[in-house]
This record gives sequence, structure tokens and C-alpha cells, in this order.
Amino acid sequence: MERTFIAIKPDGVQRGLAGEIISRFENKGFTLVGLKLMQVSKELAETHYAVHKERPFFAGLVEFITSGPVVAMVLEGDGVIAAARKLIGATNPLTAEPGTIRGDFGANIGRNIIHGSDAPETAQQEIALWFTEAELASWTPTLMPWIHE
Ligand code: DAT
Ligand code: MG
Repeated sequence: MERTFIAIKPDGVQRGLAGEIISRFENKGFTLVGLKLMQVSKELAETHYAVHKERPFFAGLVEFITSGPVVAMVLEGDGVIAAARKLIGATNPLTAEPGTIRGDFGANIGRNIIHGSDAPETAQQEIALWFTEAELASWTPTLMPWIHE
């Protein structure tokens, strides 16, 4: 079963949106297998966003991600990586479709509320970067036969 890494960024946590956002993934039928609130170190932020290190917004991005607690999670489900990106919406909340998390709650690209892995390789890397094996639970919700054939 596919897994993806999701992080509610400091703006989402500060604005009290964590519960609403987690609910959207639960309501969709994906399974939480990891969940924690944490203060992100500069080192973790820089590693997570290493692909963007030459971009002009990199320093501000690292500063933002380390500016307050983040809710990190791992979600499981068939096709969860692409589906979570779709629920999250476009990178810029101003152009993200209404009904998506960024489209409903964001108004600025530098405060876009949430991160989601963009592909199977990055999902695997990010899960390993943010969570230990012991922090992940393998379980099957009893409702699963009503969510998935
Ligand atoms: P995404 O988070 O949708 O995968 P990304 O990987 O292109 O987007 O960029 C990572 C984060 O960097 C993004 O969530 C917000 C920030 N960012 C991207 N482009 C930006 C820009 N032009 N100005 C400011 N911040 C930007
Ligand atoms: Mg990205």
C-alpha cells in the first residue's frame, strides 16, 4: 500500500487548521500511520527542501518552516501520493482551486499551509527523513471494507 508524507506548516498550525486538515484526509478514506507535532530544526528544514537550495526563496522558506511547530504525518492508501497533492491544491494558494486545502485557506505562496510529497521516490525519502520506523504504525481500520473493495 502506498504511503506519503504530509506536513502542516507553521501557518496552518498557528491558525488552528490542523484538525480540519487532518479530517480532510481521514474523510477521504486515507489511513494515518504516523502523526506528530514537532519543532523543525534548521538542518531538517534544509535537508527537506534541499532541491530548492539555489532558489531565491530558500532562506525565507527555511526560516518559515522553523518558525513554529509543524504537524508531520504519514498517510497510507492506494494512490495516496497523487490524491493528497490534489486535495492540497496548487503551490500558489491564489491559483489553487476552491475545495482544495490551499485554495480554501491560503492567500500567499510563502504561506501555503501544507506540504505533500510529489512522487513515490520523494515520499519514501521524506518519510525516512521525518519519521523513525518505530513512529509508524501498520494497521488496518475496521471500516476499510466500506472504503476500499
Ligand atoms: P510544493 O510545496 O507545491 O511542492 P515546491 O516544491 O515548488 O511546491 O516549493 C516548495 C515550497 O517553496 C512551496 O510550498 C512554497 C515555497 N515556494 C515555492 N515557490 C515559491 C516562490 N516563487 N516564492 C516563495 N515561496 C515559494
Ligand atoms: Mg515540492
